[in-house]
Amino acid sequence: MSAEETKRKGFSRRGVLGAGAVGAVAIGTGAVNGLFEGGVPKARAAGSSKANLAPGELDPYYGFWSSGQTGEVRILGFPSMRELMRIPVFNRCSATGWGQTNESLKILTDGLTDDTKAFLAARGKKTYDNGDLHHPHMSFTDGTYDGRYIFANDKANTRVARIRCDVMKCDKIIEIPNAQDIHGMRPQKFPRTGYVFANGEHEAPLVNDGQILDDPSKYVNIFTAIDGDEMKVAWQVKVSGNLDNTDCDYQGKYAFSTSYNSEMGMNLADMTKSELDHVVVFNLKAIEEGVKNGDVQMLNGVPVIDGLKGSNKKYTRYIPIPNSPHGVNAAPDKKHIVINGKLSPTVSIIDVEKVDALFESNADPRSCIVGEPELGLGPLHTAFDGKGNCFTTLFLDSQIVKWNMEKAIKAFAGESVDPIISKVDVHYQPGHNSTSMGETAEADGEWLISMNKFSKDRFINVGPLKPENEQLIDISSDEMKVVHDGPTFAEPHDSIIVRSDIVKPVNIWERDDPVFADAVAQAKADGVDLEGDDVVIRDGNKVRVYMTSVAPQFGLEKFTVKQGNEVTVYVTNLDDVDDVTHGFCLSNHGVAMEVAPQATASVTFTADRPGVHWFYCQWFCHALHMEMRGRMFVEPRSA
Ligand code: CUK
Ligand code: CUA
Repeated sequence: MSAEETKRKGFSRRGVLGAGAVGAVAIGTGAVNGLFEGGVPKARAAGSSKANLAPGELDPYYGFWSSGQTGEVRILGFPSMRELMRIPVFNRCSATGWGQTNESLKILTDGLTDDTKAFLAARGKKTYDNGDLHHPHMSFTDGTYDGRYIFANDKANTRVARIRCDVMKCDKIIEIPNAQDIHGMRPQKFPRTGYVFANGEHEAPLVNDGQILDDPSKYVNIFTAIDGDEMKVAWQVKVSGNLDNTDCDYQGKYAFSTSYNSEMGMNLADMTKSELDHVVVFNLKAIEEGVKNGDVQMLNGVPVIDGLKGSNKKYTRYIPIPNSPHGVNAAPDKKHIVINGKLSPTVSIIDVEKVDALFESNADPRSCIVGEPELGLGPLHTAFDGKGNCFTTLFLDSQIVKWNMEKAIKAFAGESVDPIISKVDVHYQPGHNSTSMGETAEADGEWLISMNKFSKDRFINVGPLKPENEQLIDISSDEMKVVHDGPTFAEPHDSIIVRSDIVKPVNIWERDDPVFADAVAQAKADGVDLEGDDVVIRDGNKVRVYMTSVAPQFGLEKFTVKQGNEVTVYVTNLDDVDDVTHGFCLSNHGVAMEVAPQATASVTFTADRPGVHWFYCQWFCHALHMEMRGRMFVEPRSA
């Protein structure tokens, strides 16, 4: 190994501040403070136009949006509905290099099972490049969001991801063994997250190796508890019927999962045959005991508890629910769980205080149901205002119905009260809805978003593929008011709306961030100072190119490699000014990545094309951004 083309730059990290700051405006995170007055967003208190923020005005909430089959998480300012950022997770991102940089590939591959790694390697791939991300949910402490992480599922390839809220980047992805296609996913609310609960949606043989094929009687489904701190599977439970959505209580005792196919049907007619399906209740303490006492089967390194229907009733109970229930939502009163009937016009209300009896005295599983109001056609998901009211999406009726929990319970007990307060038309066919802070004990009853599956005629026509339509609804009075139509691309399912004071992202990276620890270690081994050296290290067929970037210059104006070399380019962005992100794009090589302030990013490729190839900064960073470029010379193999 030898160091060549070394060129010490005279820049110190602080010294570049002035040079690099053209066009950079420092917006301190402190600016979001003081947006609330007595718990009410200031814009409202001042009587201004609520959803339509003036230019420069900041949103009082973050919206974290799923993107469905796009595979990313999006950050919206809320209620302005301005899309602020996209966080690549299960997808391949052209802008940031997610799925190509060494740092992202480590995250995308480390948590895959050996079986999947081998399957992908045989196809010349390191990871999947698609995902189906339905459910982004923030970590909790004491029943409310704590601003640490966002967790999200991948239905397409059976994975769960974690996003760090300090840098708003994904830092862990794990594949869930034994399960098929993770759908419903929620973090534990109390005492903290803790567990992340994840439903395998599709039934399959538990050892799915081809020995059992078209014999559904041998299929099971898998409920998984992930340790959200370690991002490792803690335990799994085998269940009967499939699993759709999940949520948990505010006591830390139970999790609940809906099943739309208790019939274990394999086609539409069979899946919808029965009038009653069920919710599975998981007794967390009993399961932990069972795992501790070894009452498990070890499969792919994971303890699996038998919670099948009719087996030992210590671990699970099955509550009959009409008909193909879908969403599960814990109310901020910390007492009630709402199960949404989908094919039944009803929602079923579970009183968590009555669930103990199901396990302790073998009570009738339906004895914990304390309300079952008929709301309209196609109830899918319910959100809450923290004032005792609930908002349920009616997919078939294209409406949101506002109803009162206490009245629904009284009606179920025989009193003649109507729990329905009002309905509002939405456009069209809503799936999820979310209220501001609505899935926490701090639900504030300000806003509701209705995530509609069809937009049809609500926007100018963009061809046969239409956007979804997310409608903003003012719920601060009994009459719900639709105040904004928000188009989104394929295909957000779920969202959370988080008070902005809870989320505290940083502006620049810390140099000792674990994301680029591998790059730091490699540089150290090569005797290279990432923050000062611009150098090419030759190591047999491997070439490592280290360069710094300071607007508007890369540390190297050129470097030379041989055809066939495996080249790794490390770029360290020495700018430490807010918003001065650089990019590294190597033209005609399919190579491009983001390098944010104070970050190191790296990418590995084979230099197969002899000739002169320009690399350029692909993030507009400076008045001389176009000039921020350099050349890679590739010497032909014969030379
Ligand atoms: S599911 Cu999409 S509308 Cu995946 Cu949460 Cu209900
Ligand atoms: Cu650096 Cu553009």
